[in-house]
Amino acid sequence: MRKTYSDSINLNAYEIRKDFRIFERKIREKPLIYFDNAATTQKPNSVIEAEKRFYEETNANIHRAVHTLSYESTVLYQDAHKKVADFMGAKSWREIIFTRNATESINLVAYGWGLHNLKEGDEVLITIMEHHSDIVPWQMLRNLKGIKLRFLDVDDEGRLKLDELPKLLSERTKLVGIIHASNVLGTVNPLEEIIKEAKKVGALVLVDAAQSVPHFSIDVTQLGCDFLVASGHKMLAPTGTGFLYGRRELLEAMEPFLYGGDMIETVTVEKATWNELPWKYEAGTPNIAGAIGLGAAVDYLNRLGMEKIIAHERELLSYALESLSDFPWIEIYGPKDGEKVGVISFNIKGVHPHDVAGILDEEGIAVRSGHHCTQPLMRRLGIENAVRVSFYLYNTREEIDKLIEVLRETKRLFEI
Ligand code: 7TS
Repeated sequence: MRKTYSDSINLNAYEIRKDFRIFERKIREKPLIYFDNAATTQKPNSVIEAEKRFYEETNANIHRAVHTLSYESTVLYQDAHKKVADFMGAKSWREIIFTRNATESINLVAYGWGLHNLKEGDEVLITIMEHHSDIVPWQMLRNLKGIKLRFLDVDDEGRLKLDELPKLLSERTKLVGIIHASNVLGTVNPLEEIIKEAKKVGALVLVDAAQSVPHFSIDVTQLGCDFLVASGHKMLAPTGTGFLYGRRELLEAMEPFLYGGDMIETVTVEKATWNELPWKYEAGTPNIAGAIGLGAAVDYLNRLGMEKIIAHERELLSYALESLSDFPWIEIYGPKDGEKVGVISFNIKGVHPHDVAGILDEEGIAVRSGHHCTQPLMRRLGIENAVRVSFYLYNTREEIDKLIEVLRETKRLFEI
């Protein structure tokens, strides 16, 4: 009988959980409640099986040999690119470069495009809301090339100050780097508007979609961005997977990031020429099994339907926000309204977030506490650390109830 993951409107998280063996796991005799999805998600059996099957039945290097296994590996690896390209609405699978993670994808743009195209006095505009991985590579270019790095600020609630955008942009702005969904606040930034403004001054736009691609449908062609990065491992795929979408003309014109095997067309003792896309940017033996797992993850998400995934998460989000807002001893960061993904950062007043996370862990609840690789944003919000819960398709209201119960106990324990 066909499995029913969803009725006509809603996902059935209880059915979905059966696809994830990790939920059979107990943490100190308690069922695992996994609320650290913004860091990395759990992997369904179909993804693990796809990787396992590859090693058991096909394993061989790609693009290297005429033997059957190598040919099959090559086809599987290319097919994974095609699945991601379709998922993202790219015009061609050659516009999808596989990387280890979102961080490597941004570095690819910084080195492959920035290092060769930016010169002293050029500007890169990013936001104070960026993850460190979309700040530090540009700081590297500031140090190497003398470019200016500008930041779009947020208001006290954590909303981008969009009215300041036009005056930060000029013909000197060569690239705008923008986080699509915040890994701390869960807010979804209005990309269309930002891309439109950036295009007026001829700047390229890089979208950090690490926290949006796993949750709702995005069409890069329709969006009109130049680069977009995401992490495979935050969308059910194995760790060590991520990708870069780049507009074909740009990828054709840019320089490689890593040099060596597989990314060349010809090599003489004097020089080398580059392979066609996407291999030009995938030097050396790639994570073949991981890529095939990423393809399987995309199949899984498509089977469920992105519309239903985001609807489920938003339902959990509003339930959790409603429950948490009852407590004056909890401070929640970021706007409560507007478009969001299932991420909430908060503190129990007077209790260190690591203590809160430790107590939650005692009860089998996995959350992240810390600065979430967004120190400039945290500083802007006047905090150093926060507890963060982040939801995904297998989470339930019942788990949120348990979270609330343990938070109440934590408050009692600290007598606040
Ligand atoms: N961009 C955003 C918006 C992110 O949230 C992250 C990871 C990255 C980039 C980097 O992704 P990676 O695949 O290179 O690691 N964010 C988190 C987080 O919030 N907690 O752990 C990792």
